[in-house]
Amino acid sequence: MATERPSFELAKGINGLDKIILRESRNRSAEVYLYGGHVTSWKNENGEELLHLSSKAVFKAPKPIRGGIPLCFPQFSNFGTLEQHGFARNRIWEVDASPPPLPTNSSSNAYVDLILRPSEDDLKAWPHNFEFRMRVDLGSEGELTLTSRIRNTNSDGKPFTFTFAYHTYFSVSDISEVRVEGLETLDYLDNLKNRERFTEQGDAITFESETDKIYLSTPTKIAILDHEKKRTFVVRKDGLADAVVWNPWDKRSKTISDLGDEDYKHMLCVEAAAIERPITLKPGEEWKGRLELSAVPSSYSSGQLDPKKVLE
Ligand code: TA6
Repeated sequence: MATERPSFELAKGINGLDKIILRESRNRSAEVYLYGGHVTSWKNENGEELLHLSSKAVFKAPKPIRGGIPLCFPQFSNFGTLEQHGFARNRIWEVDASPPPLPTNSSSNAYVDLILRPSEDDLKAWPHNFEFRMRVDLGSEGELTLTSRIRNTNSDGKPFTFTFAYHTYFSVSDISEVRVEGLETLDYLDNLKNRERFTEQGDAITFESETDKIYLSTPTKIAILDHEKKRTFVVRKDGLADAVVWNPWDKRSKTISDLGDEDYKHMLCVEAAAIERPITLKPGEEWKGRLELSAVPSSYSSGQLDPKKVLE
């Protein structure tokens, strides 16, 4: 249980934007920009970067930073009337000096609490008062945990409804040698086929073309295996029923101005999300959505991941 005060550094990042640096033992670190409340870096004990940041990322409002972990709120994609993925990812967040206690089993003090409240302009676009608190925690084993708490602070008695995603860009050696375990046999909405509903047939998900699928009612744990690195990312999520899997591949990449043409080969988005069943909060109610990321050595037996071994 982290009791002492959080330990983090405030620094200047790209284009002079304020960022928070979290450091753990050895070379482990994480960075989060106040612009967007945006985690842009997560490094392991060897100082290796585990998240993908676009080679052409623009660190300048109003463009959201391409890569890392963009926050999609108050809407995912165009499941609403706002800009794609909502406005939380291109607003300036603040360090929350007095957050309500957050019971966690993290033994690390490498964490920071951030907060976003709507501006007058935001209220014109989305007429709801809210407090969006997020804790970014770098655990003693190097795991990265993002805990979002969104509270309806409307004084007019009105509820509000939102969709949400942690739009995580994982760094992978070679997308053609990556497999995702934990989503097989589930239903998904295929964004490339007018969001028609299908059922996943494969025994694991592999990639050989543009992929943009919203898997529904997914398990708490999902594994992403990087064959070349013999590394498995484990995604653990609470309060987030769905998972989006996205790789733009070559053609779509060329239409994205802040994504390098070859970046798709070394990235995969697996996004813990709440989409199919939007979340409704009455005034005073709070929603919590937690994402824990870890990177473990993959265990292969005859080329297969032993899901029980990694996902236990
Ligand atoms: O999460 C997948 C997705 O909705 C894709 O359809 C693609 O639009 C991607 O997000 C990136 O969106 P962005 O607004 O960050 O360019």
